Amino acid sequence: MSAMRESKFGRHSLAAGLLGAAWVLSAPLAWAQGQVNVICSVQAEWCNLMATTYSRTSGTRVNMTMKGSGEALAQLNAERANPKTDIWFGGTGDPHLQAAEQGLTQDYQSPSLKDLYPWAQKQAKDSGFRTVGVYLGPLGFGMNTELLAKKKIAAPQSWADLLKPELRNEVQMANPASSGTAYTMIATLVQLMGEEKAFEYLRALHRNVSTYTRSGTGPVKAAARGETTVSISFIHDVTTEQVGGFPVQSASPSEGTGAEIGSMSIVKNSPNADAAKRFYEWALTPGAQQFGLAARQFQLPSHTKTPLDPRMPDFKKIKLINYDYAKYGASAERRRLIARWEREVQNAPK
Ligand code: S7P
Repeated sequence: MSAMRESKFGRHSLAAGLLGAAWVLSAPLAWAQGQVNVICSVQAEWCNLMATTYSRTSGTRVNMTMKGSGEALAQLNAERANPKTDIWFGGTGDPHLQAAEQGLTQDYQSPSLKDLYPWAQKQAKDSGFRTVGVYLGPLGFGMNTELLAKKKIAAPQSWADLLKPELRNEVQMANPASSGTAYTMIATLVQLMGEEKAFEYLRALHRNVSTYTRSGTGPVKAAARGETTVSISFIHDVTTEQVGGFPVQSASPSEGTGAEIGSMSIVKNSPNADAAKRFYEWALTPGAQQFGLAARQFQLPSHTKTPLDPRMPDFKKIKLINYDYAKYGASAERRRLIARWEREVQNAPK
């Protein structure tokens, strides 16, 4: 009883194995009626697995739409006067914080909050409990190993390496206006280098960027398929392509990098408020959080009892900056940085 609409992520059928895993991992919940409208901002396989399993185990119809983080926020804004969405699941945390600040989402404190990692609890506190962390994922690079070898290019290991002349038109990243991944990158560079140096860097990088994609996972999918040599991506998204059999490897920038707190929010004045809370509670359980891994997604889940997998990023080996989520999730800051990028970088001559 789940309904899924086609989106920029494309139409995906569920692998039989994933469905089987979903069935085993989920404990049946009390039968509940009604429906819940979900915007899902993780990859399609994970969204589909959650929708199918939740509708089967709860009896609640799940109407799911898939959208990247920036587009999801735009939709909630467009629906402000008459919300149609109940839950926004996944996507980078900054736009969830922005939605909270703009009064688009409902404050709610789950009884499970105390069982989440501190970073997930902090995300909830920073938003006045209008969002919560559901996963953590570090930013880095993806690269096609066959293209690197063929073009005799050394694998980039640092932000500085991405500026090398041999990478001219060999790099893809997403557009920060539509993509939470790309906004995370810009906010990371500003925190790492200071704003002026970060924009100098982005203008220099522009020469090496062939395309700014709409979706954050576009660049790594292009790298996996040999359409670009390097992508700026979340490291877990590179692992997904690797596990899918593509010749890609990831690197974590040696100067330091940021991480997303993938989040979940209940929409304010949502049409199915009780069903929204039930879905939210379920999505925070270790059983439900395992569907990420079952769908070959490797973010670190937020519930401390969700089993981990060795293919998830090892944060001890990554030089993480102390990302200021409250500051860079604020509406004015996010809008200002994106507008500056559009003005100074996007259409600059090469
Ligand atoms: O599920 C993979 C993932 O990278 O997608 C989410 C997010 O929507 C990124 O897409 P956009 O950059 O297009 O917004 C991430 O939260 C998640 O890790």
